[in-house]
Amino acid sequence: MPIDEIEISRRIVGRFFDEFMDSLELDVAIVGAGPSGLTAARYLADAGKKVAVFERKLSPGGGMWGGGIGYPVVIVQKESKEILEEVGVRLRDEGSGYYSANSIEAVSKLCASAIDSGARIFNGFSVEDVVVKDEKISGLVINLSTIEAANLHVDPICIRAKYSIDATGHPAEICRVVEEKIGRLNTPTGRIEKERYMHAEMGEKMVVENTKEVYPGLFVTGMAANAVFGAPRMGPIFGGMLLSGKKAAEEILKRL
Ligand code: 48H
Repeated sequence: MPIDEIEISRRIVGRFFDEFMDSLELDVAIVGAGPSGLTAARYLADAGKKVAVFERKLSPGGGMWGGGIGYPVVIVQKESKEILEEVGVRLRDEGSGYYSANSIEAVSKLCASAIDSGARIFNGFSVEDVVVKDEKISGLVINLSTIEAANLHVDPICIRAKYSIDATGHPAEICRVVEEKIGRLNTPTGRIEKERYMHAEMGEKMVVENTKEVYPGLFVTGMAANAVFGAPRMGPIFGGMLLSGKKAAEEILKRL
């Protein structure tokens, strides 16, 4: 067949905009494609919900790629291992309830399975604000990460979602926007409590407990949940991120 540059461009732009137009109104919008966001996306999409994940970077996966200290190995505990097994990640039994996985395999399969389930991942998009209607978060304000990186003064566009999830990891960026602009979160002080020191066992337990609706229409999951509720970090054990993503999906499914 003859190959034409403009026909290639036409098909790229055409396909992207078909998918993007179809994602302007969602059941659930997820900010951040780390392990918690990708897990939530898969469970929600498996349940037939219309889900999109907006990820600032080009590569989804968040902090999981680098495993511990850059060695591409992550640890999960037995309570969470089935979430990786469901997507075909091969685990090595390390004894005493610990399992190891290759982090590159884990990220790739979490991404692939979320997409196979029907979730869309829009990479290179940064969420900079929320849309609030009747005291409920009803959507997200998004911009291209390239515009954000170039610090250009370009207005963003919006998407509508019945529920949104802050899965932005340590910075808890969406909850921070709510704290700054609305000044009221569903935390003991109504503010962000700040992430605490390392305590893997507490951190893992609390990240699941802290996965909840923090403002009407907005859930928080993963490391952002511990940052918002003032709980410890846990280092390179990732079971809590997976369990938290699953819980966020289950809680939202009860309401949809
Ligand atoms: C679009 C955004 C925005 C934005 C951020 O950090 P993550 O991997 O998040 P989690 O919570 O799924 O996993 C946390 C884990 O990786 C980790 O850091 C652990 C376990 N730490 C323990 C410890 O002790 O340190 O992914 C968040 C993703 C990233 O890819 C960001 O680029 C993205 O969210 N993101 N995307 N718009 N405003 N903010």
